[in-house]
Formats: sequence, C-alpha cells, structure tokens
Amino acid sequence: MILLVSARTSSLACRLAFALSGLAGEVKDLSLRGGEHLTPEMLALNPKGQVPALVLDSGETITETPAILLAIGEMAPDSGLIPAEGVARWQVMEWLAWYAYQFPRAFQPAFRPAIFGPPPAENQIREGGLKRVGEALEFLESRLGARDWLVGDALTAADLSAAMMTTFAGFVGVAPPDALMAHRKRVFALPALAETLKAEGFAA
Ligand SMILES: N[C@@H](CCC(=O)N[C@@H](CS)C(=O)NCC(=O)O)C(=O)O
Repeated sequence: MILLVSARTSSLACRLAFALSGLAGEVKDLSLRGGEHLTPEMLALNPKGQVPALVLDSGETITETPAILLAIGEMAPDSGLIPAEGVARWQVMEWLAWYAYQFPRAFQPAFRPAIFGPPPAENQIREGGLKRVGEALEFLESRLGARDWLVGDALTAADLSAAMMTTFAGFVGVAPPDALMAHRKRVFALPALAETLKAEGFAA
C-alpha cells in the first residue's frame, strides 16, 4: 500500500491517520511545485493529479480525504480512527463531510484568490475566505467545548481533519481559538506521530 502525500498540504490528515493506524506501507512525499504528482506514472495511479491518494495492494486507488480516512480506519479497526458502529461512527462521518465542504470553500479563496476572480476582486475574495476560516474555527470550537476530542472520549479521524484546519488557519494568518490550539497540541503530542510531524516540518 502506498499513501501519496505532499508535505504541508491537505494530505496531512491522511498522513497522520496512516501513522496512527500502524498499517504497513509506504508514504511517498511528492513535490507539487516540482510537478511530481503529474508524471505519467503518478497520473496512472491517480488521474485526479492530486494528493492525498491511497494506492491499495490490489492496485486500486482511493482518493478524497474522507474516503481515505474511512479506508485507513476500517483497515486498522483497533486504531479507533473510525468507530466500529453506531452514533459515534455516524458523527465521525458527519465531521468528515463537514470538513470536505468547509475546507475548500474557506481555505481555497484564502490561499489562492486569483482562481476565483480577476485581480481587482482578489482582496475581497481573500477576505471572504479568511472570514469563513474564522467561522469554521468558531464552529469547531463551539462543538468541542471543554472536551478533549470531538467524538466520544478518544481520538478519531474527526480530530485529525480538525487539527489540520487549525494548522492551515495559522498558514493563512488566522489565529485559532485557544481550545483548538490545545486540541491540536493534544493530537500532535501523540508519540506515534512524531516522525511524521518531523517529516512535515513541524517542530517537536
Ligand atoms: N478533495 C481533495 C482535495 C485534495 C487537494 O486539493 N489536493 C491538493 C493539495 S492541497 C493538490 O493535490 N493539488 C495539486 C494541484 O493542484 O496540482 C481531498 O480532500 O482529498
């Protein structure tokens, strides 16, 4: 199994999940700037030309963060990343669907306003994105409350996508609320993540 990623991009949550899962396989870190995700070999594995992508031993490729997190969680049931059944499982899926909707609509205009409109509109587009980043963080904070984890009393895949949003907020200059910083610290402190976080360029 191979997980295709690129450091400090939206493949982070899947990379963290892979590290926590203990699954055997390779993590391949591609340079997006260098176009390594767009070579014929990589496009054959993932015609979307994006990371993350999970190439299974069968040769099939799974893309899209929620689907990859679900696959990793189900292949490693003891990790607790995806609860086995019931309300907790549905709530984790709810968070992953929320992430998949909110992340691009908030962060893409914040990071790359030019793809949404001509130069005169860029600042307004960026501002709109930054506002939505702030709103998404506030919502996350309100649902986390005083708890350690978003669903139940242990870490799930929902916490990884949330920690990624907190991290990316910092990249675009939006200060996350204290509770989310503490939540991300909790995630990043997991010993099983140390090597991955180092490879992603996050200080220990
Ligand atoms: N919906 C996808 C989005 C993945 C995505 O946007 N990947 C970006 C990195 S942040 C990418 O690979 N971009 C390559 C490119 O645009 O050439 C997911 O959630 O997995």
